[in-house]
Amino acid sequence: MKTIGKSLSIEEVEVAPPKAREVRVKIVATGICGTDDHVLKGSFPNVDFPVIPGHEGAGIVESVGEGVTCVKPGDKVIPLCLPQCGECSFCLNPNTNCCLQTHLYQSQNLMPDKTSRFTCKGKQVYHFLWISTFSEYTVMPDSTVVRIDDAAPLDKVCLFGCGFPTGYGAAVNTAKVAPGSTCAVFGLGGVGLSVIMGCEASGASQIIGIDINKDKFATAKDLGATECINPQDFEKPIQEVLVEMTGHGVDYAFEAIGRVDTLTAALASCHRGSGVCVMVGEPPPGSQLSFDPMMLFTGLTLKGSILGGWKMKDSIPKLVTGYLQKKFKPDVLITHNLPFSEINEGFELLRAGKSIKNIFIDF
Ligand code: COD
Ligand code: ZN
Ligand code: ZN
Repeated sequence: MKTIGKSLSIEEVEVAPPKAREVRVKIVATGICGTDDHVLKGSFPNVDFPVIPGHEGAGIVESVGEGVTCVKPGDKVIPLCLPQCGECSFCLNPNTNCCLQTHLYQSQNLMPDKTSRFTCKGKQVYHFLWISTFSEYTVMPDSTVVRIDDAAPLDKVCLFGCGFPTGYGAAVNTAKVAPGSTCAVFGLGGVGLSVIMGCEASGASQIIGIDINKDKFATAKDLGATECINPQDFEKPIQEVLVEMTGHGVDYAFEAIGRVDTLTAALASCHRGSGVCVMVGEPPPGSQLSFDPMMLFTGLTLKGSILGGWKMKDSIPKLVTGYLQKKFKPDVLITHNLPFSEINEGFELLRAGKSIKNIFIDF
């Protein structure tokens, strides 16, 4: 549980039974995503405190409320940080994965009936993105949970709750990386490394990883990066280095850090006539992006990608099945397996750049 200005504290929380169209899940494993750290630092918009964060989990359905047909007790599931209600105009639009129930359009800090299922010492605790996976039990609407293959190892496939599909989908869905192309990936955390996996799977011939932490380079190269560079090693701006390395700039640039300066650099490192820059990280609230609009005039495209463009309910079970068929290797991202009691140590490891993905079990 998180109270503003404090680190996470582990508390006894009462988790009420699911109401109609809700599901109570026993979380078996959860990862930390960079966004959870944004929540702890108070830089993720519209979060109410005290809150139970966490949005990269996997578990087993414990009970369901009236009218739930998509899952039943005992099913292995992944909570979805982007709902898919299946009914709104955005869900019915094949060109967006952003259901109108997401936090970008309405608060997900309470259940849809505007009450919480969490109580601690008699006080209400808020939900996060409706799924709050840093909890042994958690309740979510049925639009934010999906059944996965019974054979799926939950301590691995929890990564399909956010980090892996976010990065991989940015390459294969949003950018649609073409075989033989050149790619630059800014930020080599769990998300950026998953972008590299997507570029590699798409047949890119040159994949350049960019990070200020050289310790990330070995994993990036194992996953398909052809070169890795640290902007601090150059006197000139990194976009100029990338343009020189590729002739006229990269075909695809991905920003997976969540900063405006690196987004501007990613945009400027693209091929002016046909490059595609994909914003994967979320810059701080209130940020403004400033660039010469003539950059777009000759064909450069700037796009955003949330959760890799996947409609989560439709896609996550298929991705998990693909994982069981050894089509993806997100396990490479797991650097630490820790008991849930060490969740604060996990955040310290992430902030110090010493871990990529920390997975927590043993609630
Ligand atoms: N230049 C180069 N690299 C940098 C810089 C910099 N100025 N600053 C930091 N980095 C590197 C770090 O060394 C680190 O390796 C990497 O960037 C960031 O990695 P992590 O491990 O901290 O974070 P991820 O990969 O788990 O997540 C990154 C996101 C940016 C995607 C995430 O934090 C984010 O912005 N999320 C919001 C977007 C969103 O909603 N995504 C989907 C749901 S979470
Ligand atoms: Zn995330
Ligand atoms: Zn919807």
